[in-house]
Amino acid sequence: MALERTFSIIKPDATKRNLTGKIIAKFEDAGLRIVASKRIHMSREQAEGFYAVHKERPFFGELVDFMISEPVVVQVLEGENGIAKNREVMGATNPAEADAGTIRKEFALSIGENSVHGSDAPETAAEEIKYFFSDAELVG
Ligand code: DAT
Ligand code: MG
Repeated sequence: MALERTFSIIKPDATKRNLTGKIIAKFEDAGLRIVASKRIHMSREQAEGFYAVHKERPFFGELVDFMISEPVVVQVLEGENGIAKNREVMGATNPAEADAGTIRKEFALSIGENSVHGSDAPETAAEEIKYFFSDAELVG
């Protein structure tokens, strides 16, 4: 399979606890390379737009409040089978169900404060990358 790009967020619970480097090490150890990276503090509008697919879910308000509570690190990661590989390194959404050694098992606090976001399919990866990065910011 060819190299594939995916979109990642190191979430507020993790940046707040100074875990950015430890999480990036997990990506790199799994063979994912960083092709873009920036630290931002999302606006409410930005977070609502990013998570628009979840706007009817009961946890939407809580999710948006959390995502704007502290800075985050948005990144584009690249690797063989990059989307699935990133999801594998992240672990299950609920840290209680995540496999040993995954980011969420080791660092997540709860199903909501779960340390990382990762795209779930090629279409969403392309949309999410465009939502936060211009083509010129992607340095492969
Ligand atoms: P994932 O982030 O693993 O792709 P998702 O897309 O289903 O999971 O949900 C997006 C985020 O919404 C998730 O990372 C945390 C939050 N979330 C999901 N289910 C939740 C729940 N039952 N209670 C609180 N927050 C939840
Ligand atoms: Mg998702």
